Amino acid sequence: MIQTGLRLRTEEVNLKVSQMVFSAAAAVVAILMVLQAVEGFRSPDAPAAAPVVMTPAAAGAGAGAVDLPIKDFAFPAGAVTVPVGTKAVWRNLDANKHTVTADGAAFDSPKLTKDATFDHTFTVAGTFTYACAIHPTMKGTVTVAP
Ligand SMILES: [Cu+2]
Repeated sequence: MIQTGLRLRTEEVNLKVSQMVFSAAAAVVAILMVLQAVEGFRSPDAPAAAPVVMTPAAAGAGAGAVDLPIKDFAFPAGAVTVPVGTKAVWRNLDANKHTVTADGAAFDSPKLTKDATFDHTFTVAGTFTYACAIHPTMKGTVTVAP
């Protein structure tokens, strides 16, 4: 009788311990999922910035060219305005790969590694929107003035 009671207690304790272990494991998984969600949310979320108007001379990228850095999962914010004939040079400053992919078929870069550049010369006026094919929330606009 005593032994049976003891065995029951032991099984009860074992059950409780395994429940606790399971709960702890579930808590760890939940914490990891939250951390991953926060990380995933933070990375592509670019801080809003004022529109940037660039002229080739001011950009310091040589006559007829503008530097467009890709940094912290963001293209230059706002409307980048350049004259027709400007060569835009994107440079990826992030450790992560990005692309410069026009919403039309005007231009499309390969996956740019850190410090890799891609350029496109705008020969017609208009507003050109583009995005990163890997991170679609990364968006940019170049307005080409006649
Ligand atoms: Cu990207």
